[in-house]
Amino acid sequence: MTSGGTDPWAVAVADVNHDDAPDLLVINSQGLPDAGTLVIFLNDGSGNFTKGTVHRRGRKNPRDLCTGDSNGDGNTDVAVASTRTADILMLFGNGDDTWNRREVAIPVGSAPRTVACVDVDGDGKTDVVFGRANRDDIDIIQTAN
Ligand SMILES: [Ca+2]
Ligand SMILES: [Ca+2]
Repeated sequence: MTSGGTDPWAVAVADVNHDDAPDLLVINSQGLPDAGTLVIFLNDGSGNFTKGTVHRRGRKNPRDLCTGDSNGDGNTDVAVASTRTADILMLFGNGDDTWNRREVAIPVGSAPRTVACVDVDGDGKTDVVFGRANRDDIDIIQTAN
């Protein structure tokens, strides 16, 4: 199968549509017109994947992604770190491979390179741990209570 773009940089697995079959989320880094895409592949339950939603960010060099439930509605959300931005993109899923049109870009000061989604404070909402390029620290975006 193709990655839905060129230069796939990172892959995540989550059941985005609640059918108990793990779906694939791929970020593609390079290659017009697909640079900077996040592509969702839906699993039919037998390991056959169908290209679903494609999110485009332009040439933003996405480098990492993670999945969790950041707003606590039970649906998969995605965080994407792109080194040509100074923010982390959050996409909020509706549970059926449609996604809230309002993407949220959370400013983090400088180029984010890596993200991990984890509920650090046990409130049932996934937080985002991230690191930035050319820095020696990591930081946490905690979801609002
Ligand atoms: Ca699924
Ligand atoms: Ca959610």
